[in-house]
Formats: sequence, C-alpha cells, structure tokens
Amino acid sequence: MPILHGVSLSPFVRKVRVALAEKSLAYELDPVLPFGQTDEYIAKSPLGKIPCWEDGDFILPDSSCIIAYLERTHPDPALYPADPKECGRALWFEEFSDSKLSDVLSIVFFQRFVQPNFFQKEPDEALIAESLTETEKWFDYLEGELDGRSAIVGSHFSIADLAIGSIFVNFHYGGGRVDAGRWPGLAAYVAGLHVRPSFKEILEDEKSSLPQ
Ligand SMILES: N[C@@H](CCC(=O)N[C@@H](CS)C(=O)NCC(=O)O)C(=O)O
Repeated sequence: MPILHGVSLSPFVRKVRVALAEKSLAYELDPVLPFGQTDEYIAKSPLGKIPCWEDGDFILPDSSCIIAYLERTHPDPALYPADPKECGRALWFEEFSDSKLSDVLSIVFFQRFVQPNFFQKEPDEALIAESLTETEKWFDYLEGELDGRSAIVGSHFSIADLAIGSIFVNFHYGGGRVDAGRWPGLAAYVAGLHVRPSFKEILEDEKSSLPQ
C-alpha cells in the first residue's frame, strides 16, 4: 500500500489526505514530524519537509506535486478545473494559500497551539496581533474573489478550495476565527469546506492527535 509520510497537523499533509479522501484512495500514514528527520527521510524528501509520497520505488515530496500526480493516476473526481483559465486560477489560489495565506495564518497556530502544547512556551502576543492585522487584507481579498460562492474558482470544489480549507483548519486550532459580520462570504465558505465528507473524515481522524 502507498505510504504518506507526515503528520496530520501539517496543512500540507492534510491537503494530500483530503485529496486522497476525495479520490477514495487507501494509504498508510507514516507520522514523520517536520523536524529532526533522519538521513533516510532526507533521501526521500531532499528539503526535509513533509509530506512525502512513497509507492513502491516511486517517491515524491511536496503536497502540490503529489496531488497533481494523483490527479493523473486517478482522475475521478477531478480536483483541477478542465477549463484552462479556471485551472490556471485554481493553481494560483493553491499557491497563494500555500505561501502567503499559510505564512500569515500559521502564526496564530504556532503561537497559540504549538508553543504551549508542544514546547511549554507562552505565545508571542505582539506577533499574533501583527499577523491578525495582516489577515484583514487577505480576508478582504478572498471575500471579493468568492463573491458569495462556495468554490473560489468556477462552481466546483477544486485544488484551490482544498488548499485554502486546509490552512484554515490550523488557524482554527490556534483559536483564530473569520468574523462572519465583516467577511460573511468567507466565513460561510470555510465552514462549508470543513463539512465536506472528505474534510470531515480527515478532521475526525485528526482529533486523536490534538492535545486533550
Ligand atoms: N511546499 C511544501 C511545503 C511543506 C512544508 O513546508 N511542510 C512543513 C510542515 S507544515 C515542514 O515540513 N517544515 C519543515 C522544514 O521546513 O524543515 C508542500 O506543499 O508540501
């Protein structure tokens, strides 16, 4: 059976897990942490990052690469729009989510969830306040792009929604919330993503890795 290396709390590992759930593909989760990797793991994932996919002698790091590969081996249901322009925009939102949105939303997750639960450290409130101020600009952007829809590109769930939905899980773990009064479209969109069967299944499974 293929192996997905990485822990569920990583938004990038979760992206792949939700994609696998969408495509009903079986795999084994090998809980590699995002630090202290062995030489054996670095040989598979040269940047030392999680996730990494291993299927026999085929090894592939990086969530975006893994999902694009799975799309070609298991095209149904499609996670990339067929229309070239929509596909281009979906890839943009995946990139936006994996880079800027992830950088900003991960601060609340790291400071309020990882620091106290795993390192017994107090959160840096100044850093949190700064990041929350920055989220406003990006929430405005997403609110405008969504325009009240339940998919950010076209009318179907895509890689873009999968990436955005995944990073908002970490934001929630850190106690972050989208103010539905100010960003009603974004709040409804994120809530809608997290009750999709694929997200629900993975979030339910993740519960066991959350500190009690
Ligand atoms: N572009 C990569 C990003 C993966 C990533 O940054 N993973 C983090 C965990 S959330 C990691 O492994 N960090 C360890 C490191 O940077 O050394 C992907 O999409 O898979």
